[in-house]
Amino acid sequence: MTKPLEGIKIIDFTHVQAGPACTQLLAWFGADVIKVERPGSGDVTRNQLRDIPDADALYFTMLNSNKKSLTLDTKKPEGKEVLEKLIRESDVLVENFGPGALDRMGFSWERLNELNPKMIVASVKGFSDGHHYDDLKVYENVAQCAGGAASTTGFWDGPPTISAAALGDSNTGMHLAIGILTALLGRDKTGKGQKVAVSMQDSVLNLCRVKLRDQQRLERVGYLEEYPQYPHGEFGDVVPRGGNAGGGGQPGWVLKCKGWETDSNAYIYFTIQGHAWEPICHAIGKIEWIDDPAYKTAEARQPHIFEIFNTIEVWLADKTKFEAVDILRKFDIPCAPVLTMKELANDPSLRASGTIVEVPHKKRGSYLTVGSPIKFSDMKPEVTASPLLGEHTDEVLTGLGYSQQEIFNLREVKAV
Ligand code: CAO
Repeated sequence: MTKPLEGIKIIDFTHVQAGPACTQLLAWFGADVIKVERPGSGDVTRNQLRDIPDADALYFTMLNSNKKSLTLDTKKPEGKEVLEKLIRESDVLVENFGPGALDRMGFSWERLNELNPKMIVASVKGFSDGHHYDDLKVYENVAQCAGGAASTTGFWDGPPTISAAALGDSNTGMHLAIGILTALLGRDKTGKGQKVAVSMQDSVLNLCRVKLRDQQRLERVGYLEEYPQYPHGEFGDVVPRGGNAGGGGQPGWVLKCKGWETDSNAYIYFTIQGHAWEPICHAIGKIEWIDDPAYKTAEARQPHIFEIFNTIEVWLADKTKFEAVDILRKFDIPCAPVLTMKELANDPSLRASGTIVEVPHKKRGSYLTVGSPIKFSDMKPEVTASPLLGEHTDEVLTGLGYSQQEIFNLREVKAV
């Protein structure tokens, strides 16, 4: 089957997570992604948190599947020459170096555009160009703090909290992928490449959009009725941390199920969607709440919402999280068990859909990874192993027209 991005050649000058997540996605969909890595060491994640000595770490293998690896020292004149050749015949260059690194290497946007005016140059940085912090290097948690996620995550009596989800890294990579695809469509119309830039701060903030909504509501009315602080607690002048409250106007909370005393994940998320109140009362056996004025409307329930959650927890006490969800789903109540990584790894539905895939690897044996979360009716993205360092150097150089002797010479000067 022809994949939609087949024929699109991408120079993958990315490392760690934000950039590699973007190029991996494009590789799944058929792009020819050539990862350019420093000879001898490569992407730092090859060595980070290794679980098998001498084999690429899972951090690397899970973010670099379906790619080729070309080792190239792009600070050496011989390496620059190879890169220039590659640039002339590529559609996209993606990078997430620290601020100014590409310019210092001699590949500014102007130079790249001169070498190949049709090429799209896509970058991830911590902060956007011209921002007063645009000289900063940034990792995941830094971005979560800078983008508003940390100040609004966690409990009101605890410190700002980082999410385990890669809001700064993979999320930024996904934004960049959308930008690249948009620029490719734009190029079909104009014939010209362009620069696409995404900052980690902006990408986090984009996901924290509802918190900016709440800031404005707070400033206007002085309170936020869906937060646990309402109506008994106090509000200051900034959006507070709301614990596990629902952010979309549906009250919800993480509730204990059978076994919570010994299993730290024996919980479900329970949502009290306004129009589901009657089914909820039926499900938990509190028929008398249906017409009781103290419970009938969302407004009436809010002042004692935690008393309601406590009552639901009493109902949950003899049910596992899976049993509880099996009952509640029959009443159309939005809910889910709190799933562990172990449960997700072994979930038959996720295996069947290709969301969790097992990939054979030359050195590691097979490993689990997250496959494409995007499903298509005409294509099932196949996940293949990440490349070994420099695995495709000869193949790529031969494709660029280098002879065996020339490749040997490049090796002699340690340019590849
Ligand atoms: N050949 C020769 N040199 C190479 C090379 C190659 N193939 N590939 C990279 N380099 C060089 C670069 O030219 C640069 O050198 P100079 O700094 O001397 O100009 C250097 O390697 C890379 O620098 P860096 O700043 O990218 O790397 P770092 O480890 O110091 O910082 C990071 C890492 C992630 C903090 C930084 O890259 C960054 O802020 N990136 C942008 C934001 C981002 O994507 N962060 C998310 C990372 S995922 O958590």
